[in-house]
Amino acid sequence: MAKTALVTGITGQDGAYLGKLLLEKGYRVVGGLRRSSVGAYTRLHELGIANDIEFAHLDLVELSNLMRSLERIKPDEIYNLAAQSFVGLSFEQPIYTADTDGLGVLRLLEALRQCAPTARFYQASTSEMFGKVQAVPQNERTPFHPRSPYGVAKLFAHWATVNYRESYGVHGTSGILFNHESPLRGREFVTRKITWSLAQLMVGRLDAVELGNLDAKRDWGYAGDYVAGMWLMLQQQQPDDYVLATGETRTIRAFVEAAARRLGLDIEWRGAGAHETGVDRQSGKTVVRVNPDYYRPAEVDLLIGDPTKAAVELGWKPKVGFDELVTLMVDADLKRARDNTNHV
Ligand code: G4F
Repeated sequence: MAKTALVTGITGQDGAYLGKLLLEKGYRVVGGLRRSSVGAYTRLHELGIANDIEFAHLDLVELSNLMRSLERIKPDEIYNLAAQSFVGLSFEQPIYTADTDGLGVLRLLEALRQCAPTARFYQASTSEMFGKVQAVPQNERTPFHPRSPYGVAKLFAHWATVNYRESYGVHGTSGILFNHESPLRGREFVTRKITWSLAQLMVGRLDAVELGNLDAKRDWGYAGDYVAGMWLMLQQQQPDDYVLATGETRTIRAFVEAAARRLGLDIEWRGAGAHETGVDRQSGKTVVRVNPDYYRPAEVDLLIGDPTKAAVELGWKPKVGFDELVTLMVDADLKRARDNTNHV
């Protein structure tokens, strides 16, 4: 009989890619979504899977809803991808973020313990938990020091998953994923903001891109590779924690340069700090400006992951490299810009 997977956050980037992967593997996929989920089905339509998923109204703030849902769905595997996932917004909405990303996970674990105790559980943990990094590169043994309400909430959820594993024998696994991007990434995140905006600029619909801290460094991989890692984690006999990362890090500035290059622009940086601009050498046009409104009260300066454990124990390796990722994203956004489609 086909296995049933419940994917919370099915409408997000990772939910869409994971849903597709699980359908290809023959799973019955139940996608949990909030009534107010942003852009509800657009990503699922992009991947052509919207009609193959069963939807369940699910909200991590409502324990009774979670319990009834698990009793009804009877999942073999639960992938908890639902979250307020934008770090910037978590400074504006810290309590909501803690409720969904922290306590929400505890509610789901409680519901699982009582209503689906044999289901395997994947928690979407994050490299944001490393925050002010205590070691370079970061792996499963690196101490945490979160720098945002989002990171703090995710750390609570991470330890709740570990605790339910140790206390109640729940098959709970925590995937500590470094940044992973794609053409389906939300436009509020920096990579997609860059590719979307530069593409709009190319067709004359935008003047310049406004960004915050250009010096932060991130370890960026491709979301499609990372959801494959999530599935591998839940196929292990024993639950555990795993880092997924590429092992390479680049500045935001480097991402801008690479995306611009793909579009035939050659960026020269002028000025410094809040007055820095990115100018196209050929046209002399300013295409990037710094806007301090996008600075965060506390920043995560450097992330670079060590995915050795995932490579050795899961046989996981990222397939899409940085240049290919940038190309995928830029080309998709240039096509959208030319077609004037704003779906994702
Ligand atoms: O793209 P970001 O918003 O992603 P961030 O904060 O690293 O978080 C993402 O990755 C985490 C994994 O480590 C996930 F857990 C989380 O859910 C999310 O997917 O920002 C990346 C960097 C930051 O340092 C930010 O300050 O880009 C810098 N940045 C500079 N200008 C900007 C901007 N970020 C955004 N969103 N918008 C800007 O204009």
